[in-house]
Amino acid sequence: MDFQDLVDTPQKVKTLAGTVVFLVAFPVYFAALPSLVEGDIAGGSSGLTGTLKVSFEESENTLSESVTLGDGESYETTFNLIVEPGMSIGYVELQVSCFDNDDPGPGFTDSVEGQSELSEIEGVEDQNAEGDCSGGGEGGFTIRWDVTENYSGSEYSEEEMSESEIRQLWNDDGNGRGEWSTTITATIENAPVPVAGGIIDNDEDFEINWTAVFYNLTIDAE
Ligand SMILES: [Ca+2]
Ligand SMILES: [Ca+2]
Repeated sequence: MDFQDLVDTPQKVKTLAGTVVFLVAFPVYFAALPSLVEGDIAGGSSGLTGTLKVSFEESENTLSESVTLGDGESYETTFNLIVEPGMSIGYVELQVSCFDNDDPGPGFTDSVEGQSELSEIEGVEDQNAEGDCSGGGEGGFTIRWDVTENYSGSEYSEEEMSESEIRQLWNDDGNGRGEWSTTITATIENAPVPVAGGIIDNDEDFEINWTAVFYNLTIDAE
């Protein structure tokens, strides 16, 4: 059967037209269905197509604390993440910084390791990291969790996806809420023979900084 066979009578033409309309309407219908079910059709938000500008209006929540630990001592730091309605979590970052300048000469650098405890948090995996307390305040470690996969927060233009597809892509799926926890443990190194009159290094100060970046997704026709 070729195209001519499909359209050689008025009835077939109507049938074909109906089929074409349905094929076009079908994906749009199902894309709109979740918002229809939720009664959230205000402004026809599933509708925008064409070239779309995708941007991320960000806000931050931070927590800072400091702790001094001796060799082998641990400290559990917690960060309670509450997210405003309508916002998503882009990523969460934990930075632990330290700078060991307690030894009289080079070497014997202290270090720190961290192990997260996120079993109560949905959608993220535990991580661990470690770092030396060396180098002019650059010491320590940073761990980042992308709660929204591949989150960058950079504005871009989208030509292929509809608004509803973009909203499905940039979404944290409700993950990441709750109390984030990581335990840090210090390793203190000092010279085996104390230098005369010198101070024996027996601890280290750690700065702990949690940052959560939230976003409100904005999609505009260009
Ligand atoms: Ca040291
Ligand atoms: Ca130290």
